[in-house]
Amino acid sequence: DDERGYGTGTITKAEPKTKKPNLYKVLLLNDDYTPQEFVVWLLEAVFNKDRESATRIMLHVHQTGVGICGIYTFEVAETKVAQVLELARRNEHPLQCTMEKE
Ligand code: NFA
Repeated sequence: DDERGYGTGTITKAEPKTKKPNLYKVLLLNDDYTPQEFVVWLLEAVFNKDRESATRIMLHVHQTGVGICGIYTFEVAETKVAQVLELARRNEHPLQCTMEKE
């Protein structure tokens, strides 16, 4: 324990500081043009999914319009969104990706 405020003899307990970071969902949006196989490849490359998980997420987005690729701290989520948009742009696919605070 730390002792502070020598004048009063106040003793304050040293609490462990475990601030939880804000978390962000990275969302993938469906479109009519991006090939399914490209989306599966991207989920493996950017979000470290195995082929089974990547396929499940891709089909969920395809069937419902939107799906969660992963949940990350702000800077990691921002980086993954940028990677998706850059890979889509480079391959001339209209795939869209965004992040949303949990
Ligand atoms: N809907 C796209 C197709 O049928 C596949 C797709 C899935 C696109 C998930 C974007 C996201 N080719």
